[in-house]
Amino acid sequence: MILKELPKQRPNDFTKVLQDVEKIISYVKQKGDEALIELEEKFDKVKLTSIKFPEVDKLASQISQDLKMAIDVIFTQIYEFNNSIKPPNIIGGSANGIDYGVMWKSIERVGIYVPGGEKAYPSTLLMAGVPALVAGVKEIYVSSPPTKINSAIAYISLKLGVKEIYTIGGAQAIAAMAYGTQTVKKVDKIVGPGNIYVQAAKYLVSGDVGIDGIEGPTELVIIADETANPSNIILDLKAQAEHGKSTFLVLLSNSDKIINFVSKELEVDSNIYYVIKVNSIDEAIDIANEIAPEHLSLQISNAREYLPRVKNAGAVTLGNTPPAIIDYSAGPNHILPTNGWAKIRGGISVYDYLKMIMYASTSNPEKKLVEASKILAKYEGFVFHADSIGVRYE
Ligand code: HSO
Ligand code: ZN
Repeated sequence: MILKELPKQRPNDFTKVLQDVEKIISYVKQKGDEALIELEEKFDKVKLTSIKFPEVDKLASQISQDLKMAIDVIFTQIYEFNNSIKPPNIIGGSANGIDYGVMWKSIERVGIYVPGGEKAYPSTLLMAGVPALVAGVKEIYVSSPPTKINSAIAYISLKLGVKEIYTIGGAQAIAAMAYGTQTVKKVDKIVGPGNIYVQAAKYLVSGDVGIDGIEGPTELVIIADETANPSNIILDLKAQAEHGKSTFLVLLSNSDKIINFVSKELEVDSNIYYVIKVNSIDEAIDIANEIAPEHLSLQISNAREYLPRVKNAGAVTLGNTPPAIIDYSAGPNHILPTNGWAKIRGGISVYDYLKMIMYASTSNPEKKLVEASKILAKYEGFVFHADSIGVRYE
């Protein structure tokens, strides 16, 4: 179905389920494993005999040669991308007699949520796990709906050195990793996309545990000029529509030819596509910056020139590059901010698993810094702050 105006609220807005999810979280907090077993039966229709997936090696060994090879190739590409952007362990400089800098240290214990829904997502485990490995995270735990744990997920978990795989999905998985249960380890940070329930859960636990951000159902904005290939545009839109009905798919074009061709083809499709005529590519970029989509695709002749004008987007593909190659093998991540969160953060990378510890050292700071510190400390009413500085350097 084609709509010609953008909606007020996106289909993937998680705020409408906050109350329901709150109840799930308190139940898991209160009842631990017992709640997990009950909720898995209710939501995933599975009677769990174990919360820890028992035979990871055995399942991993069932993987086909083809799939194993594909995973190895993609694993290396994501590894190299993250390694190339990894900051030095320690970096800094000096000014006015002060040596300063930062150390980058990895987060110790991370929980990766691998979503379920209609599909299984081993690719998402690669996207979340490989940057963690590059960062040097010591303990990685994985949670996924029991019906979605397949040989690819098992094989990737072994490659990542995952400590445990939990057979838990949905909001209850997030609650379990945030607070711990008898079986599930409490982690320092939870990473991974999911449906609106998972996103709402991450949002609600974020006061108690680190989260990566809000990554819900897929969004794609394509900006196309008359040089774009309309059949490829249709494929790109339909590709992201494969993620289900809550996807948010938009085409902005200044070309009637493109608009008409795409509208005609997708009119009969059961998904909703927003197809919007713009006056110029500049106008399209402004709209895209306002949307802050998860994926932005610049199918225009001079995409490189326009790239610096992009202010808000999870990830950008240029020219004829298919957005789906970011979903799989380009190296940049497919776990990307949705629902406007691209205004404040980007996709998952090695940086999500590192934290910066700042340091300063001085035996002889410039007098002006000593004076400035004392003046401001006294202004704030902190006499000992001022004295502790003055006594050393005067
Ligand atoms: N398009 C999704 C990621 C994905 N696609 C996984 C296929 N598998 C969100 O960027
Ligand atoms: Zn996708």
